[in-house]
Formats: sequence, C-alpha cells, structure tokens
Amino acid sequence: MEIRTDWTREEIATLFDMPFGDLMAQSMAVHREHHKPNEVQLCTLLSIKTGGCPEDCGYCSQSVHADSGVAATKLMDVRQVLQSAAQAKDNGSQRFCMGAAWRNPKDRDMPAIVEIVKGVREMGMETCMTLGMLSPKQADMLAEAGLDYYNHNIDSSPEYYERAISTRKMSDRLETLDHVRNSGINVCSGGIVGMGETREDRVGFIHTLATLPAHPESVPVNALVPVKGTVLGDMLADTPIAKIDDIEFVRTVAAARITMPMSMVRLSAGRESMSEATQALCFMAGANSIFTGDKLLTAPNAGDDSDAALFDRLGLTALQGEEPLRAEKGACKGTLEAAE
Ligand code: SAM
Ligand code: DTB
Ligand code: SF4
Repeated sequence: MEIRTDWTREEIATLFDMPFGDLMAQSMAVHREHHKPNEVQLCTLLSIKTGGCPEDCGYCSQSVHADSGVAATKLMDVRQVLQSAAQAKDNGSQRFCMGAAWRNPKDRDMPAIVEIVKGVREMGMETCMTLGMLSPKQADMLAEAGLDYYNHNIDSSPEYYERAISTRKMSDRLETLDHVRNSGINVCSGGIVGMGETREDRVGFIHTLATLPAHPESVPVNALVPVKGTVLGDMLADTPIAKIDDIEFVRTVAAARITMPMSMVRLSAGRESMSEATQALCFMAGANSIFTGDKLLTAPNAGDDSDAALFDRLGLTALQGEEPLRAEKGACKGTLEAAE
C-alpha cells in the first residue's frame, strides 16, 4: 500500500462520512497490514517543568492566563527525572515522554535537557520531549544528545487553531516541526478533539498532518480534558456542546490510521473519562499507543490497574522494545519500499 502525503480534504471528509462499520473495516485492514494488531505501545509521561506558561492555549491548565490552580515549578532536577524514568522502565514502559510548560526552551536550559536525554537513553528507553518551539540549533542539540522523538502538536485545523490560541500561529508550529524533521529526530504531532470544533475542523486537522512532507512517526489524539479555569474547560461546562461524541472520536482515530498507515496513533489524554467500550473501539480503529500511569502532565489518567484489566479483557499486550522508526529511514514518507 502506498503511503500518501497528497490527501485532499474531500477524501478525508468522505472517510468521516462513511457508514461506521465500513470505516472500521477499512481502518482495521490498514492497521493489520502495517502493525501487530494486538500490541500497544506503553509510554510514560512526566512533567519536568509545570505551569507558569506565557502562552494562552485555551485548553491548558498550565497557562498563566488560566485560573486552574496549577502551581508553577522550576525545571526538575536531573537526578529526580532519571529516578522517575527508572521507575517507568520497571513498570514496562517503552518510551519516556517529558513535557515542559514553556513557549520555548531558553539556551540556559539546554545543558540540563541534554543531560536528561542522555541519561534516559542509557536506560534503554526511547526518549520523547515536548518543550515548545525550537530553533534549528536547539533541535540539532537534542538530536545530537540522542533524542528519539519530539512532540509538538498542531492541535486542530488551521481555522480552529487561532480560536484556541492567540499567542502563536499554526505557521510557528509547522516551522518547529520542520526544524525537528531536519535535525533527524522523529516527529510526534497530533492534537485535541472535543474543543467545540466542527467535523470540518477535524477533517482539516487530519488533513494538515497527513499532508506534511512526511507523516509524523507518532500521532497523539487527545480528547479534551476540560479543566476548570481554562477558557475551553469553562466554555464546555457552560454550554450544551459538552463532551465529544464517542463515535465521532473513534472516527477521528480511524481517519488518522487510514491516512497515516505507518504512524503510531496514540490514544492520549481523556482516557480517564472514556468508557472501556470506546477505548476498545479506538484500539480496533488503529490506536496502538497509550500513556500509562495515573497522571498525565497535570490531569488524571486511567491508571495502571484499570489498564491491565482492560488489556486482559481485550487480549492486548505491551509492545516490546522495538527499534524506533527512525526518520532517516523514511518510513512515513513515500512508498513502503522506502521504509525497507
Ligand atoms: N508547552 C509545550 C507545547 O505546547 O507544545 C508542551 C506541553 S503541552 C501541555 C502538550 C500538549 O498537551 C498540547 O499541545 C495539547 O495537545 C495537549 N493538552 C494540553 N492540555 C490538554 C487538555 N486539557 N486536554 C487534552 N490535551 C491537552
Ligand atoms: C500529547 O499530545 N498529550 C500529552 C503529551 N502530548 C505531552 C499531554 C496531555 C496533557 C493533558 C492535560 C494535562 O495533563 O494537563
Ligand atoms: Fe504552554 Fe504548552 Fe500549555 Fe500551551 S499547551 S499553555 S504552550 S504548556
């Protein structure tokens, strides 16, 4: 099957409009062709610098513009981060993802960040960081330290983006993704569903990702965790649009799987309030990665006990340490032959 980066919005809208059973059959077929269908990657998330972020993302508890009660911290001590990473490894995590509530890292932060990447890699886990916007030089420093993935979400359609965030543009986001790609680090980019956006926006969101010059190796699909004191959390609490319809969420996962066949699709934030049946549909539709543990960055996560029980009931197992899909192999670009 050809890996395409020339999807049109119309084609993606057609996927969203399909009878649900037909859409599931198609996404399951694509998933089974390219991935082990019953294996799910386990990732652990750690907030290494929480709160006090100058950006005004309407969904985020860590923005200084939100009144969410999240206290701002300094960058965590390197040793403390490495201790958490060791614990994650013991719990079976394959990837350690670290997030910082920054608009961008300052150059003075880089030595500690580099030390963290090297330390976690030495433990034999894949490393992922999300630190905000990067300069080409910072991306190169992270690549040289051995960072496997950089997470930087496009979050929604270009049209909806500026309704959710005013302090930066979608083009800033795409520029950082370019720097990451050029440095040779694998790209992790996805977004949030359930912010009050329309289906057209969800189509535009998938279209933007699926028409990047190369697909992101990881695509996190978050369901909005509505946090009190954030613009979107409060808006959703006060209006009847409320939570995203479960079937529409599964359709978004299926569209990601079909249009970006080689990518890991991560069922990210929002699982804590998602039924087991909906999560099962997401895995069937092609999601093959989750965050484990009972906390995301600031919000609660499903938790290891409930995940173990769910995996048992669904016959899912943890994906075991495979080589990361390196960007230079071109696995998510061009035809499948290019990946071999
Ligand atoms: N500051 C960095 C940035 O924005 O890229 C890194 C951390 S930021 C918290 C990472 C991602 O988490 C965001 O891009 C967004 O997709 C997701 N996120 C943040 N708050 C969320 C919420 N309340 N519900 C769902 N996803 C959320
Ligand atoms: C992503 O797409 N989801 C993760 C990760 N990238 C860094 C973050 C989810 C954050 C959920 C809200 C919170 O914990 O504050
Ligand atoms: Fe800052 Fe990232 Fe939260 Fe936006 S999503 S306010 S950039 S921490």
